[in-house]
Amino acid sequence: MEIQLWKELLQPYEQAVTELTAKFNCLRDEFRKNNQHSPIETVSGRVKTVTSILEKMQKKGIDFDRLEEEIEDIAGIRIICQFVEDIEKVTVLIRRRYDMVVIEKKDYLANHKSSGYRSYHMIVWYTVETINGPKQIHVEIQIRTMAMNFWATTEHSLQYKYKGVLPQHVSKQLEVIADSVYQLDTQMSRVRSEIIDAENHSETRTNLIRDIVTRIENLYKVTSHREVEKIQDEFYRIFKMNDIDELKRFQRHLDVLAEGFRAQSVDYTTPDSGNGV
Ligand code: 0O2
Repeated sequence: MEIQLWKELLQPYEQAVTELTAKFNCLRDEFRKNNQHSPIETVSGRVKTVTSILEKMQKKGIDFDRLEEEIEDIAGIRIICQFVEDIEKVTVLIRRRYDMVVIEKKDYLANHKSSGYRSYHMIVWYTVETINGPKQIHVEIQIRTMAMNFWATTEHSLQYKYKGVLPQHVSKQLEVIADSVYQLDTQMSRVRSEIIDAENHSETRTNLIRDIVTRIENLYKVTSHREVEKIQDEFYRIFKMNDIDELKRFQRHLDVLAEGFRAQSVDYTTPDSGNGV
């Protein structure tokens, strides 16, 4: 197969990875904007390299004409979660979607690999719109915690270093570390609700402050700079109190002020002045 053909073959997979990474990132942002804990912490994606595809074909005895049917992880998305509990939430989000169809799952959480590998995999059908029309392709979605990911990336590097044949003492060590990773995830789950509370509090505060700053900026359009400076000073005073309820009160107060200033500016605007509000 010529280089150009590989490029053509991989193009829809590149597109799928770009689209799906953006879609999962949007989901994460939506949770955060709504002051909710996001089960998605980070999202990354990759298209398998030609070398890696060729190696897999060789290993599994796959012909070129069966390549796209048989190799299901040419496009790969990795979703990293903070807690083990988030993994299932992500799988539910995926199953609910109309833009992908789950055709297979591999649960390496319930049954971890002998290497110690833990992760949840879903193979989905995903349709990309190309210049030649729609094309349905396989995408592998790997879902795992940060701790599991730390283990998997380290082990992957070691596999690469030792060309897939790990010395026994290294494999043993990795098994021990895999056990520690499991313990770490379990301990994180125990303090999960406390961590989520703290994160939500911080997210709510960040969103509130962003909203207040926007509202103050909007006030510049309807009242004098001197007036806005006074409001800003008041905001800095309340900000220092580090009290969410005070910030909420101030946010409501800004609404009332904005209404008042807007009403005043309407009163002073003659119908033919051309700058109706
Ligand atoms: P890369 O470099 O990530 O692309 P199977 O058909 O089940 O026999 P298959 O199709 O490889 O085998 O599926 P499997 O086992 O679910 O593996 C798919 C991917 O999961 C692998 O892709 C890895 O990314 C990851 N994975 C699976 N097992 C391990 C493991 O023991 N350690 C690590 N670090 N990752 C693993 P590739 O093609 O192997 O590699």
